[in-house]
Amino acid sequence: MSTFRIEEADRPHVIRLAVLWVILSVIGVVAVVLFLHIPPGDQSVQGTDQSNTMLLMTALATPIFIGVVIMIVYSAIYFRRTGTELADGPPMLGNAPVQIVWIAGSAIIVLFLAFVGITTLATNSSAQTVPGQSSGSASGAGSELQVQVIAQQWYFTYRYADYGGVETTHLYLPVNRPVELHVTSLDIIHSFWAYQLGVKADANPDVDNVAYVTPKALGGFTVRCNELCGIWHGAMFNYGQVVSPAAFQSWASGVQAKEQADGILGALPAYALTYDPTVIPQLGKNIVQIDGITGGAGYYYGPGDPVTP
Ligand SMILES: [Cu+2]
Repeated sequence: MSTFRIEEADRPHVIRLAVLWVILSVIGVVAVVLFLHIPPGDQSVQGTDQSNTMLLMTALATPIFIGVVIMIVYSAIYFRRTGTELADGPPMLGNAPVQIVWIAGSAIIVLFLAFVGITTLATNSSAQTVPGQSSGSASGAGSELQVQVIAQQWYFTYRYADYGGVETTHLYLPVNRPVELHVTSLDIIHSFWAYQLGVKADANPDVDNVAYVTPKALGGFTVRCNELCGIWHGAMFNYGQVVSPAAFQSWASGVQAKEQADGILGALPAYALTYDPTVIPQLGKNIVQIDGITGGAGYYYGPGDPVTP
């Protein structure tokens, strides 16, 4: 059995590297924790969780990254081969303490991250997919606001089940209330991505894809399509707002009254968790005649937001 011995000549190098590594690692980790902004940020409970997880991973990786860089730079300076010799240096075999430190260090980091991941999964609400018509879970589930996200080439619209199934072109959400997003598509595969809220879900035709988000800060956010879905995929985005519960209530009631008066509610298909793509072109024609929310023949328009091929 070999024992871990540092050659007398190597000792200054080892000490220097260790001291340098500890100092730079402390500076690096403190800098990461204090100054690094990691998206998506703090606009929702889920966004904060994601940012914190990424921050933890980055902070853990920082000493490893710094150690590798120090070793490379230090070797290039102090262990540089100046002659023409091309033979390898002597191999280092069977050094038990080095192997134990290496395996134990890796195991501790991986097991710690596994523990963090499992506890996070166990305490967070996660996504679930319900193909076709599902039983739904909004009724009786308490205070969740049920909002449907409908994707189509190349636009997002939103329906509010609790307000007569009104359809809007912008996503309004009340602050501090859990939202149950039901994401579906009218044509092909899209992906709903409310970037600052840290929520993303595939939008598939004939699928009710459920995702949860709890906004916790007022302000605007961006909704983007995150699945290449045709030539105007890049233009498939709009803006949403997180507003106070009172502002949301009056906004939603106002939209409901307006769509009732305009006849939109009557023209819209009954609120459902999915819609049959084969009837959508006719549906679009009906609706565009009233409010210009959607258009037929694959081209869709929102008020003030024309998306033309
Ligand atoms: Cu899309």
